Amino acid sequence: MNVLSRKISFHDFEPELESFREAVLKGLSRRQKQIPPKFFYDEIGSQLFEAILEQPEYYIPNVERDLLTAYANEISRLIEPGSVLIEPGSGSCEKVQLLLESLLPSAYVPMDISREFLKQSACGLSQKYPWLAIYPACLDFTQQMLLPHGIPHGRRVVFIPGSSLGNFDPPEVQHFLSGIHRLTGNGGGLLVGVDRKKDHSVLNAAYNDTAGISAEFNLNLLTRINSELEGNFDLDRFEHRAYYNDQRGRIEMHLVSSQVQQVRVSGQHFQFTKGEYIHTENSYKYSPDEFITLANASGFRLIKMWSDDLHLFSVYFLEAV
Ligand code: AVI
Repeated sequence: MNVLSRKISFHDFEPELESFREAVLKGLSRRQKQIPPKFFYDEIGSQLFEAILEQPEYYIPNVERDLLTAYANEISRLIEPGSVLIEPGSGSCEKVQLLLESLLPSAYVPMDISREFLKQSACGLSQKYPWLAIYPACLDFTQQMLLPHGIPHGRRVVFIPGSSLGNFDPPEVQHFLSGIHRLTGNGGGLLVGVDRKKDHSVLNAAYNDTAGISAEFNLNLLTRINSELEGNFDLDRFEHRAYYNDQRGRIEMHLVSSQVQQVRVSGQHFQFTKGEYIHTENSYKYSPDEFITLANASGFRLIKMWSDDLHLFSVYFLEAV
């Protein structure tokens, strides 16, 4: 443990970083080429993602913020003051701030794989909320869900905003939720924001904003390969594609080759036919019934769900039973 300030106890679980090179070479060698979405987030990718959050078509942040603001008191009563609030993938720790003053948790445990970003965000939060005990945990929450030593007793409640669960396949979500259940124990809680199925045009617009930021975000993966893995992708020969796959209930993001071409990465060559694509992300959308069924299968029961008037997005509070 490393004490960053009187109220911050930093815990480094030293997550293993999957090598970008290995993942890209493996992914491009598959029959259906693919690269895992976690590699979007280099420094530029993270900035582009922040810019996506500001796009008018990408409704998720605004709708979720409005729900958390409008129902902060009710949510806090259900969670119970004095709880230990745990946030996997906490990033900039923005959304939790909508709840802290009404919730008054006994501790907040932000978890993130990015060590420096985690430290900075925890320090920023501590300046704003000097009374809050913060236990930042550096780990890859998709691989391990561990709690730092020394956190206070109290109901453990996990907070997952932003529909991050949507980027896992449903069996992975179930596995992940079961891990959360083990972490909180019976009686613990889960507060989670989940994007809903809706009119396809709204979904398609959200991932194809007119300013072209989603396209830049997707294509930045190729720029990253070029600069970090001695790649020679020509960005003018690949196009961003994102569309709602109704059968699978998910947005799919692809990088589509506009012509026959050969690309080199780390000394290896990869062929592309015209129209062949690299699958870069899935973003699943769930009706309330679908999500509650998935959560039930991992041992959670619904306590309350909040939605906006247009039924774009839902926030669920569930209890581990
Ligand atoms: C992080 N995640 C919830 C975003 C989503 O909507 O699936 C990632 C994203 N990809 C393109 N736009 C946003």
